Parts: sequence; C-alpha cells; structure tokens
Amino acid sequence: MAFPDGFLWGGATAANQYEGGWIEGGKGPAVADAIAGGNNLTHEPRKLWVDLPDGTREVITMGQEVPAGATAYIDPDRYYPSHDATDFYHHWREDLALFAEMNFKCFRMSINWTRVFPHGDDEIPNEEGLKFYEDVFRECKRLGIEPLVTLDHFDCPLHLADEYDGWVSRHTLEAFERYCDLVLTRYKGLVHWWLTINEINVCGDYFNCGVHEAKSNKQHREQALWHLFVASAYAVKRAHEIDADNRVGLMIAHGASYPYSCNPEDVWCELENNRGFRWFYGDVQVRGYYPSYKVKELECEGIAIAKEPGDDELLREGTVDFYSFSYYFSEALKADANRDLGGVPGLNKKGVENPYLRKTDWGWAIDPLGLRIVLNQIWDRYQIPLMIVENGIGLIDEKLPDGTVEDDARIDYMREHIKTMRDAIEIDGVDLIGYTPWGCIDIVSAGTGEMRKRYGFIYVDRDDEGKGDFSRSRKKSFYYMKKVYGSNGADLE
Ligand code: BGP
Repeated sequence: MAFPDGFLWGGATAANQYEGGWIEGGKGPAVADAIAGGNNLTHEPRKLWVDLPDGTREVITMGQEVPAGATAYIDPDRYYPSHDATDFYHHWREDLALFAEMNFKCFRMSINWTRVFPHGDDEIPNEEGLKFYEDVFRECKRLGIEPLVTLDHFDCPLHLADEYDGWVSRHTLEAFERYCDLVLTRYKGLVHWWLTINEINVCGDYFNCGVHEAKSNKQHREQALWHLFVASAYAVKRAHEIDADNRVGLMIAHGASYPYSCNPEDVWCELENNRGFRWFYGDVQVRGYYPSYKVKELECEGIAIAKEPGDDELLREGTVDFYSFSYYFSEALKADANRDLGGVPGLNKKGVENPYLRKTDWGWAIDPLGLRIVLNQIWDRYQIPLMIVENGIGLIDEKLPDGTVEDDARIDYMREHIKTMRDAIEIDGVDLIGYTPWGCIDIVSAGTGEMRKRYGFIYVDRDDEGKGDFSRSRKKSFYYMKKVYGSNGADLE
C-alpha cells in the first residue's frame, strides 16, 4: 500500500541545534547560545558576569536555576555547541539539495528569533537575517519542498531571559507577537505550513523559555505557560488573517504511556500523568480553553494566572488546524504510595522499565506499536489531521573511510515505525498527513548538548570537542529513506 497522495514526507531540524552562525549576519544570542556542551537535564544556580569599575569581571552566583553548564553569559573560554552547530548557515544550499535527492516533500526548520530581532524586542528588525530565511524558502520552493516552519523552537532571546525572566513576562509575549507579524507577512506565499511553539509541554525552564525559577516556582511556570498558549493562539489567528492558505499546527512531545499493571492505582496514576503532561496541552490548543481538571488543579494549589482582557477570547479564536507531535518512546507508570512529593496530584508515581521493550543507548524505550496507539488516541480525541514532526533514534555512528555509515539499526527503527503509521492510516482510518523524522541531518542534541547522539541520514563531520570540517556524507539510511519517500511509502523493504 502506498501512502495517501500528497503525504508530506520529509525531515525535521531546529535552528538552535543546526544553524550555527550564532552572531553572524547581525544575529543576537539566544539562551541556547549560553548553554555549554554537556548537560541540559540537571540544573544548578545561575551565575552572572558582572563588570567591575576597575575593568575586571566577577562571576556571581544567584539563587536561580539554569541547566548545568549554562551561565547566562557567553564565556569565551568554553565550548558552546550551538554556536556553530552543524552549520546550516553556510551549508544550506548543499543540504537542501541532499534533501531533494532524498525525495523530501517537506522540510521542517525553525526561524531563529534572534536572527530576526537580535534582542528579541528591537525596534527595527535585522534585514540580513530576514533575507537569509527568504533565500532558504525560495530555494525550497525551487526544489519542490514545502517548508514547515516552527516559530519558536527552544529559542528565547538571551536579552529577554536576562532582563525579563523570559516567558514569565508579558513583555516577551508582546515581543513574540511582533516577531510573528513580521515573519508571517514577510514569508507570505513562500511558507504555508507553520508550527507555533515546539514541545510546549516540556517548555517552562531556562533552556526552552528563559525562565530562571521554573523547577521551584510553579506560579512562574504556569504564568509562562499561559503566555506561551496566548502566543500560540495569536500566531494561529494572525497566520489565518495574513494568508487564508496558511495551515498551523501545535507541537507536543507525545510518547506512548502505559499503566504498569491492571491495578486500578497504576491505571489512575497513568491517566492523571498522561492528562497532565500531554492531553492538557492538546485540549487547550485544539479546543481553546483550559479543561476542568486543570482549572481545579490551579484553584486547589492557589495559583492565579495574570491574564489581560481578550486573552481567553484569543485562545478560543486561535485553535490549530492540525495536531503535530514528536514521538520517540513510551513509558510505563506505577503508583508509588511511599513516595511523598508533597501531595502534588500526579506526581506520586514512578516511571518504571517496561520489560517488553528494548532501549537505546540513551535509555529511550523503542516502541513502534506505541506510535500506532498514540496516533489512534489523538485521532479519537480530536478528529483533526495529524502530523508526526519528530521521530527517530539517537545512535553513535561510525563513519567509514569512504564516508558511509552502516546504520542498520536506524533503518530498522524507521521501517518499523513507518509500518505502524501505515497500519494507522490503512486499518484504523487515522488522518495522518505527514512525517518529518528528527535530525534528518546530524545536529546537536537538545537534551544533552552532545554531537555523538546522532539522528541523521546525512553524517556531518563534527565532534563533541568542536572538531571536524562540517563535510556531509550519505549514510546507508539515506538510500533507504530515499527509496521509501520515492515510492510514497510503498517500498519499505
Ligand atoms: C525533542 C526536541 C528536539 C530534539 C529531540 C531529540 O525534544 O524538540 O529539539 O532534540 O527531542 O532529543 P535529543 O536531542 O535530546 O536527543
């Protein structure tokens, strides 16, 4: 069976992990540029770099949290993977040609907000940055590839993080609205497919939305989230006003989730966790309002969100056209009565190993059937078109002297996941419209800042110390995906 006509086969990237050129062409720094290679998963106190009157500098430690390795300033003696990333900025023509060779119909990328507005809130935009993306989109058009553009992929401007505490502040929302107006107008006719906020359900900390006290301060987290929802709704509404042909999706990290057993306590624990971590975000962006369980949770914890007149209406007007999501793994949840997390609903639980599944080197459970399960669950709940905008396996690839990489494990992973997509369409009738696997070309890992965790079908010569000449070469999976895409999904062997 071939996939439906017009199915959007492609690949996905994000500027903060791929583009590089971090202060070239008038670009300003974003939070990702202040996160040294290493570990974005744990947090440590924020450090500030202060200029003293005698011309020296002192580093002071604040009580706030940033990812370990982040400093909220750029230290010239440290290595920051995002500064060059894998250098799309200088290789975009070559990369787009490779994507066209692989039969891409669609290419997911993000606009770097600070390439357009270097501080995020400047009066005048950076024309050189705007021109860069225009050239990229024109080339996509020439090659017959639809750009799918994320407006904000873990990309808060450093200035807005430092001076305004990122998305906690209304100022950041207003700056984002100006940025949206500008790019939606400028690229009218060149881009028709947009995503608003990447993985909005994991946003909330310094790395992805510039908020310093995200872990310890739920009030801040919820306020930032409200602003992100309003921002997303604004983008949808404006995209439709500016060009009736625009199609706008949300973006949620949506792994499969299972109760560990048929013990009703495990089942409830899973329901509460899945609802809080995934469905809530879709409910707001597809239906246009906070669901009752969230309203009750906020009431019960005494959290009052500061809103402005018109916010609630905007949320209802800016509901999305399609549901797009990342899918990497599944999790199994077990109720844990002995775990006291202060009575916070949904948190007295434990993620446990699923004995039926294998894991990647980074501990992510490989679960192709989980993808079919998730596709069905989302389709049943919302009945709007779905798109998988991230999926893939992080592997340590070894480049052979002739430039190739024998990445059979990646081919197996792709084949098994595409098969379950096919079943979801053919047997279950799910309206799945596109598939853009993650990191179609090697890029920096968001979770760990590593280069050695590679997802690409195209190898890029760059390592964890920043060595390598950025040369590109085709992995074995390149030829496999080319065949799959070229046959519209009919040939998976
Ligand atoms: C998602 C992000 C991506 C990406 C991917 C893989 O959460 O949207 O930016 O990086 O996960 O994660 P990692 O890079 O940590 O392997």
